[in-house]
Amino acid sequence: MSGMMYHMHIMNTDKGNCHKAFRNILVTGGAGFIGSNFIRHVLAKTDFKGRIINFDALTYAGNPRSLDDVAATYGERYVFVHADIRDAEAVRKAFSEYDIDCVIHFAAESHVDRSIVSPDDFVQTNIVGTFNLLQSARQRGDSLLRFHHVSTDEVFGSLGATGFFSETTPYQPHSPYSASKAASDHLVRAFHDTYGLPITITNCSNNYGPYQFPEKLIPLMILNALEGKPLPVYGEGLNIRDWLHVEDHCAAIWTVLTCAEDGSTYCVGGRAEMRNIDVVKRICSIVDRLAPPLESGAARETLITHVADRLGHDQRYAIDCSKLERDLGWRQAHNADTGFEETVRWYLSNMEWVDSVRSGEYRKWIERNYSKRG
Ligand code: NAD
Ligand code: TDX
Repeated sequence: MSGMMYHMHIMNTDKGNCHKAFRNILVTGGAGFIGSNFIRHVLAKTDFKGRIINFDALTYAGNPRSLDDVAATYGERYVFVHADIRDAEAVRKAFSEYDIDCVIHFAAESHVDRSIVSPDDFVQTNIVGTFNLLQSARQRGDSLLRFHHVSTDEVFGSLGATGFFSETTPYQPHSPYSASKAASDHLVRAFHDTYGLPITITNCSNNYGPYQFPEKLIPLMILNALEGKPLPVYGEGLNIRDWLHVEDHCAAIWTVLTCAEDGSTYCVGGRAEMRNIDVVKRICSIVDRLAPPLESGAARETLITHVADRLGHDQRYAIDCSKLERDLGWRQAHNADTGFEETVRWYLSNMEWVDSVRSGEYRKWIERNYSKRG
């Protein structure tokens, strides 16, 4: 079907919600950064009427408190299952117990630096865990309407000064993280090509926004700048990333999930390429404007400290998202000018969440609430 015809087809269906109507969506990794934003987005901003089952192992990166508001607002339409995708039996049990007809797979070890130090978990969760989900999804037969896999632009490797990644770019991952994500993408596609599993995949650029774990560049810089700590920029800070607000990523996933054809892949990006050093300087000036000054009176930029470069550091990522815009009508609603400032404001007003994540306080809460489950 041509892009234009398909666009007209989807726009003529129920409130733009296209042709897929799900009852029980299994979201893996829903207690993480993008997963928690996604669950809130679907329940609050789409016409989805069914139930979301959040299947999460609560690793260091998962915090169920990020969904306190959702649990309080949506009652039985939101279920939390404390379990691990590496555990094939736990995965099987969840599929049958909750009559799953759709999967959105976020769960992953997601931090490149950790994958360099300790790659094992990346292979187990990102590859074996994805395989376990695919096996259970396949056993659902025709009851399974869609398996959506959330992937990254890092699978394509690194760009030079020009060019863009698109759906046809060959895979060339460099880090253990991106190699494990590439392997999972291949498995997902293979289950479509071999068994006819109704899959879709999105490969997205760097996200920013609320609830991101403060090991990633933007929240780390916001919090260190606020507290007057050094701002560690790898190498000269000349590596380029393409930044997208997490809500725009969530909207893109929902659009692909509900509207795209089985077996299709979409690149998602912000058309917002920035050098790391410029990102950090922008964050510094926003924090200077919104937070009390440092005791020394110095501008926060003076905290920038150039440190040893990341091993195998990819130089540039940039996404051509025109297929998603053209075929499915997706548009990003945020831009970095307002999005970065909103994000700084969110962290400044949610220091309780930050403190709980950093102190491990929420782990005690997990032990109290989930020790007998999963
Ligand atoms: P995150 O690290 O914030 O969250 C990951 C979540 O998965 C956590 O809640 C964690 O507890 C859970 N998890 C980890 N291992 C698990 C396991 N074995 N079983 C069950 N749950 C497990 O990650 P994120 O930044 O929200 O990324 C989500 C997905 O999006 C990942 O697949 C990542 O590769 C992809 N992605 C991220 C970005 C980005 O900029 N953050 C960009 C593109 C794609
Ligand atoms: O302290 C830092 N200093 C620094 O210079 C950190 C944490 C990062 N960096 C650099 C490395 C990268 O060039 O900033 C850039 C962004 O780093 P991260 O936030 O670690 O993100 P990145 O490695 O680009 O990967 C992210 O985007 C793609 C996510 O973590 C992945 O999960 C996603 O797939």
